[in-house]
Amino acid sequence: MKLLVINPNTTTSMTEAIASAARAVAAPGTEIVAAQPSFGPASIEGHFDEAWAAAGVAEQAQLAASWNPAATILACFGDPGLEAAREALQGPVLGIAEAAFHAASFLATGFSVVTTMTRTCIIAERLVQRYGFEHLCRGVHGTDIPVLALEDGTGEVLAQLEEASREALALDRSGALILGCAGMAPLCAHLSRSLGVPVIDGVAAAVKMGEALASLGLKTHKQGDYALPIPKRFNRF
Ligand code: 5HY
Repeated sequence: MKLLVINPNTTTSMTEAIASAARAVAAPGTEIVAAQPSFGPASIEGHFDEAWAAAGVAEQAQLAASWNPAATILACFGDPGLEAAREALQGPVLGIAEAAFHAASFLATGFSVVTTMTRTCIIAERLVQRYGFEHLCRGVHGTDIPVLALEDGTGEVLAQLEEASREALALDRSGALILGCAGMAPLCAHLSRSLGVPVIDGVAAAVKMGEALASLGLKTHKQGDYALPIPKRFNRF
């Protein structure tokens, strides 16, 4: 099967890192096709960036409709453009936040989220509510690590993230940790070893859930509000 992984920001190196994380867990026979919008912010760190990212996801979903991926993963923790992509595509579309919340719900009676800029915490908190996980999410914690700083590969960022994760787990008394940024995917293995609790990277979780749904032959319901978009004139900028 072919899965589409969309990085909604426009940093190619992060798209490649996300694709590598997806390929590392993909089953034999699963091909990962990575994409990013042709326009939009280099990183997504607030409501304004999310708005552009959602449009970029819609662009990439529309392009992918020509080959209809078996499943599509939106690799940004705000799940931007999720329902637009579900309208445009036949196969399941999974946001990494929603996938991570579900994965954590199987593993512990409470989870914490550690993310990048503190100003984006409200976006994850709203997703917790929208997806119905208030009873399990014990806290969303910002680190004020810029998204693109995650690519530095320096030990300093990893050490800062590890410390913030320990504090969050202790403060919340959580039994699982969710990485609140797709750019953290390459750090998951190290954090899993050092923190002693299940650490969930939404990219990996969404890839495996997408494979599972596709292997069951399950697709998005294409009647009603997830039916294909109504054709109309579309002005481009
Ligand atoms: C992400 N931003 O996963 C989000 C993380 C965030 O560019 N990729 C981004 O802080 O919302």
